[in-house]
Amino acid sequence: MIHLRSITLREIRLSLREPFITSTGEQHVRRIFLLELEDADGDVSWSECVAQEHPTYSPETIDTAWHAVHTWLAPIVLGKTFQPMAASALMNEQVRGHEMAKAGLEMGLWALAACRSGCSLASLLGGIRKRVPVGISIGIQRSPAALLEAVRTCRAEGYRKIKVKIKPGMDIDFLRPIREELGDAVPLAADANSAYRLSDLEALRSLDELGMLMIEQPLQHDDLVRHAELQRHLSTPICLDESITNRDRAEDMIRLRAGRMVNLKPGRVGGFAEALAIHDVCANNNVPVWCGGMLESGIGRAYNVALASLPNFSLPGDLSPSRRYWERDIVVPEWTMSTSGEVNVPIDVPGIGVDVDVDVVDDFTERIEKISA
Ligand code: OSB
Ligand code: MG
Repeated sequence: MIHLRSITLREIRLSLREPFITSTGEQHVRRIFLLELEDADGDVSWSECVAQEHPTYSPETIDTAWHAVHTWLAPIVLGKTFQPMAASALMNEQVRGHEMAKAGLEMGLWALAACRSGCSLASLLGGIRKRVPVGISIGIQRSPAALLEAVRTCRAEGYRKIKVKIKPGMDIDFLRPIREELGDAVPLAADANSAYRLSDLEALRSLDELGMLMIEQPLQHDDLVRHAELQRHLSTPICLDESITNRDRAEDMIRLRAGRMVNLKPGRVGGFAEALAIHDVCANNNVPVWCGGMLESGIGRAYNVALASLPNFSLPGDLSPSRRYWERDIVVPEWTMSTSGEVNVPIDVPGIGVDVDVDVVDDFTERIEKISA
């Protein structure tokens, strides 16, 4: 049982080592919302809300999430005693949507429970793997040649899956040279972040010749019906990311045949209780899931790595090591990747498995607010 005594909200800013470009825009600096939860015995956990600065990926932003936690969610969880598994239902009774805000809180509660029982977050969630395979998500590059060069570097580093961001006009011509050079040696995927419409059917169909592992979220974030129609015309499996915000949407995807895989991000679906439910729905329907990323700091990464150690995470996750994103991460040790493209799951370390470097966090802090029961 957890009895929450205080929640500290913080915003930090971390500069990306390289700008990250997608169909929805460019990112140079990541504004990151961190939460520090403290229970009645003084135990503490750090967690991360994945909301971004602008509402391009989802309707939520770091500012709406801050408002939601501060105004509605913190009063629901503070001063009450409950199991982490019950937290989502408690918040969902009173607050619609705001999944990212809820997830930031809920996942921290799981970490607190893991700390208190002396077990790792991964084992508390039911994880079984000591290592998980890693893929990379490469942002849009200025030319096919530049992309090919980036892919070569990632291959040399050991990545097990290469996902490339695409948008109309920057798709087949960018992807074909990769396939020609690599043959079928590496699983290849493309992520459109909702940049296409059904009227782009011909462009999307032309991608079938590449034999990609998947195409991620080609159509609108809230549109399952048109994804189902598109999937009927494509041989490449559609993987949904933005569209899957809870377990019902995962069931709908399966029923409508709107996609054949799920990019599962606990931070997008309201936290671990919902992520576990989606994991199980997919497992029962032979739908593979894999763990996506949101350019998290090393804190958010810990939660993703823990989840990715579950059995139905059967494809490499977007779980790049700290060095890919940051000059200096805020956790010790930083996240690393082996030359064989795997990240170690700290399954024998209590809690999230890394320590937060609070001095560094303090240096990067832009605003902070503590709410007590
Ligand atoms: O669509 O998967 C996505 C990053 C931010 C928001 C959305 C997405 C991404 C990525 C990067 O693809 C994954 C990562 O390396 O964290
Ligand atoms: Mg995506």
